[in-house]
Amino acid sequence: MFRKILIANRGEIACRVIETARKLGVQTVAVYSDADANAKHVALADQAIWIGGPAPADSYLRGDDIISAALVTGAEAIHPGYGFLSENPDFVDAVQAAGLVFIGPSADAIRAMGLKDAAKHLMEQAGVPVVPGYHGDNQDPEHLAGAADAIGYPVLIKAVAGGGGKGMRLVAQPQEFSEALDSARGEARTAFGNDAVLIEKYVEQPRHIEVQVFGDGVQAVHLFERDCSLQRRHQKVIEEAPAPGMTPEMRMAMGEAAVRAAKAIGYKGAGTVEFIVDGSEGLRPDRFWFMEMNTRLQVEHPVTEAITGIDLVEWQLRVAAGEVLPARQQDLRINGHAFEARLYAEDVPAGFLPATGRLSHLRFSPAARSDSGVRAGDAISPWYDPMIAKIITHGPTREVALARLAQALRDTQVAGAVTNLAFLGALAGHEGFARGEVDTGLIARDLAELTVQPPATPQQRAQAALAALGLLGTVAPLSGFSLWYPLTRSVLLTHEGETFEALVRTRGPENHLVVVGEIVIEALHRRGGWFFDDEPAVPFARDGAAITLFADAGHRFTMIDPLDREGAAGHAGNLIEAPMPGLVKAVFVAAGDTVTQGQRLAILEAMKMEHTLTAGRDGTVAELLVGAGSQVEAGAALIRLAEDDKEDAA
Ligand code: MV4
Repeated sequence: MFRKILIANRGEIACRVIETARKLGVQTVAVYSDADANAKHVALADQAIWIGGPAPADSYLRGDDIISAALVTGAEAIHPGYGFLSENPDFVDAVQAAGLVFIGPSADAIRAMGLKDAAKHLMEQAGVPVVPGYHGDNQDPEHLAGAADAIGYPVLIKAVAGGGGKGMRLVAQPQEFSEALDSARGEARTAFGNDAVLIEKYVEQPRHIEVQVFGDGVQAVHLFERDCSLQRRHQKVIEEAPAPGMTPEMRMAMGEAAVRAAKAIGYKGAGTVEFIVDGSEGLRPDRFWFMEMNTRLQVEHPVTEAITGIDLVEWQLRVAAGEVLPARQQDLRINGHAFEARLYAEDVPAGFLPATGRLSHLRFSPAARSDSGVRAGDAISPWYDPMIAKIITHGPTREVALARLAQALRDTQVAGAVTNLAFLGALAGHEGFARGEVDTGLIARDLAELTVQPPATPQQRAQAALAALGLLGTVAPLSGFSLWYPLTRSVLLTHEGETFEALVRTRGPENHLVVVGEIVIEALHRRGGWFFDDEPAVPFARDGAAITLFADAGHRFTMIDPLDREGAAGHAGNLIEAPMPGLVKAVFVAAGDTVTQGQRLAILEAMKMEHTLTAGRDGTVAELLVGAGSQVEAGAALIRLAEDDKEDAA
C-alpha cells in the first residue's frame, strides 16, 4: 500500500478519499486554491499545498503544479477524484512520466472511451450492444441523411466528442435533418473543436442505467447497476441502486456486457458503463445499449457502496498499489436498496440557478450517510460546483430506503444559502417515483408540482418575528425580577420576496401576542418550549438579520434593518450617527463626494447584525469622522454632510 497520496481535487470527493486513506493508514496531501484555504478537505488532510487562484484553470486544472506538489511532499500516487483532471489522458501520462502512480485507468483506456464513435466501434467488437445507428467516418451530409433514413425516424444527432447533451439534436422527420445537422455541427465545433457527429435511433422515454465496474488491468468484475434516470437537464438529482424493476436476466446481461467493455480496454480501477434502456415494456435483456464509459469514480458511487458493503476508494487504492481485484464476481451480492440525493445551493423557483452563500448553520441527519465538503461557517463560492452534500440512505427494501431518504431530507438543516431541499423532498414524496416509475422525463413532466414551495404559515411568521427580536432565547432564571410591562414592538421581515410587518405585544417573558397581517397569534412558553397558537416552535437559526426556520425544507426570513426604515422615513440632518455601539465595517464615501438621499454611506456592525447607514438627504460629504475598523459608541457622529444651502429643500 502507498505510504502517502495526493488528492488532486476539492470538496466532498477530496474529503471522501482522505477518509478512506486515513482508514488504511495512508498519509494524505491536499491541494487547494485561494478560495479553499480554509476548506474542509484542507483541514482533513495531513498536509496541504497551495496551487493557485480560485479559477479551476489557475489551480485544480494545473497538472504540472499538482505533480510538483506530489513530488515535493513525497506522495507516491495521485487520486484525481471526479471532474477536473480525472479523465485527462495527458495528465495521466505526465503523472507516470514523473514516476508517480495515477489512481485510475491507463491513459490509453481513457482515450479509447473519449470519442463516442471510436468507443461504439470498440464496444461493438467486444460484443456490447450499441444503439442502432451510423458511427462511421463519412461525414458527408447526404450520406448522414441516408443513414438516418435507413435507421428510421426519430433519430438523434450526437457530437462524437460530446457529453452532457452538448451537440445533440433530436430529429423527428427527414425534412428537418439538414438544419439540425448544421446546428449540431456548429455547437460541437464551438464546444469541442470537433464537428464530427454520429446518428442514432432515438430511444423514447429512456432510462439511464449504469453498471459499476472494477478492473485490475486484466480481470474485471461488476458491482451491479445504478439507476440515474431522475435527471434535470442532464444533471442527476436522485440516484439509486439497484434499478427498480431489474430482473436477474437483465442484470446478468448488463453486468456481463459491462465487464466485456472493461476487459476490452484493459481497464484498471473504478469505472462506469452507461447504458440507455428502453423501459417502455419493462426491463428486457434485449433493450439496453451502450452509451458511454466514464473512466473515473462517479459522484453517485455511494449507492453502490451501500448495497455491496464495499469501500470503492479502498479498492481503488489497493488496485493502484498493485494488488489484484479484492473480490471475485461470485463473492459479490446485493444487500437491500440505496438512494442518494444531491443537495445543492440553488434557487429552484428561479430556474435552478446556482446559488452562493456562507452556510451559517448546517446539520445533517445522523441516521443517513452525508458526504459533504463543507462545514457550518463555510462558503459555497461561485467558483465551483454548488453541491452542499450527498445524502445517502440504505434499507432492506426500496420502500424503506426511500422513506429513510424522505426522513433524512426532513432532518436536514441549512441556513445561509437557498437550496434544492424542498425539491428533493417533493421528489422523495412523488407517487410515481415511489412506485418505481422512473424515466429521464419524469422531472420535466411534473416540474410544476415538484417546485411549489408553500410560504410560511402565520404561526411560523410569528416565530420568525420573535426570533428577530431576540425573544426566543432561553428565559433567564432571574427574569421574574425584571419589570415586564406591556410593550409593543414592530419588526419588518421579508420572506419569499414579500415584506410583512409583525407587531409583538409583550405581556411577559413567556407570553406575547403577535399580529401578522390580520391574524393574531398567541406565543406562549410552556413545558420547556415555545408554542404559537398551540403549534410547537420549529428549530431555527439566526445569523445577523437572517432567520431560517427548519420546517417544510426551510423558510428564510430577513429582518429589515430598522435604520433603513428611519432613513427611508426622511432623516434629513447633517450628521450620520451611530444608532448603537458597534464596529464601523466599511465607509463607502470620501470627503467631497456628492451623495443622494438613500445612498449607502457606511456599514455598522452591532449585535451581530450589519446596519446600513444611508444618507437622509441629497448633499455633499463634508467630513469623515471615523474610518472603517473604528469601534464607536451609540450616538457617535460618523459622517458630516455639508450644510444644506438649498433653503427650499423640503
Ligand atoms: C439518447 C437518448 C435517446 N436515444 N440516445 C443525453 C445525454 C447523453 N449522454 C445521451 N443522452 C441521450 N441519448 C438515444 N439514442 C436520450 C438521451 C437523453 C438522456 C439520457 C440519459 C439520461 C437523461 C437523458 C435526458 C435527455 C436525453
